[in-house]
Amino acid sequence: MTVTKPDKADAASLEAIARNGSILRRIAVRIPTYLSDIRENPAWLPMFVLARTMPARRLHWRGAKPVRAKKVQDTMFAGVNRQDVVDALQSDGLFSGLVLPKFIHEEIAAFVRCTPCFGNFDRRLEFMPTEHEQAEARFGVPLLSGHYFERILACKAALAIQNDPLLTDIAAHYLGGQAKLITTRVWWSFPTGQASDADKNLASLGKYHFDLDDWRMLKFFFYLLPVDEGTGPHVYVRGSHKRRALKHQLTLLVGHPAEEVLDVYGEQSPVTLTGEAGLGFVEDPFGFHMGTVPAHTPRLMMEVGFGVSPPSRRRFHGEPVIR
Ligand SMILES: O=C(O)CCC(=O)C(=O)O
Repeated sequence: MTVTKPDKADAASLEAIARNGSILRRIAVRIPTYLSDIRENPAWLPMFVLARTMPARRLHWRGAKPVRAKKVQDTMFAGVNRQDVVDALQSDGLFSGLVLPKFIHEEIAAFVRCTPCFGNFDRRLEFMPTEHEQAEARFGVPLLSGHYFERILACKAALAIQNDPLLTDIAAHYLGGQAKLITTRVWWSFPTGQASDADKNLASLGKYHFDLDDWRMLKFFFYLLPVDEGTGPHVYVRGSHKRRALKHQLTLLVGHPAEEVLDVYGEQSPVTLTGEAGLGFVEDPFGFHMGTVPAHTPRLMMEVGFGVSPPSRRRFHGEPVIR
């Protein structure tokens, strides 16, 4: 029997088949979550279809209710000027420079170290974060993330961030008077061998994407341990929240490769956020952003999100539907 080597054209079509297969797997992994979103709130579907297009978004932003400026008291972020944050959000989609008091991020880090988390968003994969390697061996799968879901509400320091009046005030001045709390979550991203594309996609890691959980959104992120280049820093594409190439308005894909995004929004536009434990930043998540897979150190992150529609109970803690 003679075995013929595939020529260049065959190799290209095999590559295209593999790429399409991976794209389909990436779409398929989110479908159960989307179906559940529609069942829970039928208004989610028109939002999901239309909120990616600039004309529909502009129309929706017109409905933002003006809010009266008032003095914010009892915030843990003393010295941060709300208007500076809102101005940066409007121009860049990102403001970095919120700093958590030491006792707050230390209390959350201590709480999560002795609380079991759920691997890859799956409640069947429960493990102690300090035993990540053993858990991978026990379950026989790479564990890319560990989420706390509602368990984080038992941590007083996390609740103090969630309820901080400055965050609510910034959200109201950026999103309008309809702003409401829609997410609170804390999770680990772990360095791991061979995470699948589907797991990376669910964990929003490694590919630029924009969020479509609501018409208008704002996400505050806090690093609860130091984050350097090897700890899976968050990356945000400055300015991409207010302009959008047509192909990115009509796309069904959640994740987009870096070259494709930076070709449109500029090589200089991504900001990689590294910093000490306690660093906080806030972004308009309609702008392209991503987490990166940690190379050597686990990352511990908190998110407090605001939107303008009633929050979904499941999404409040960032939980997708896993099959
Ligand atoms: O883990 C990260 O840094 C990314 C999180 C993210 O993309 C999101 O919450 O939409």
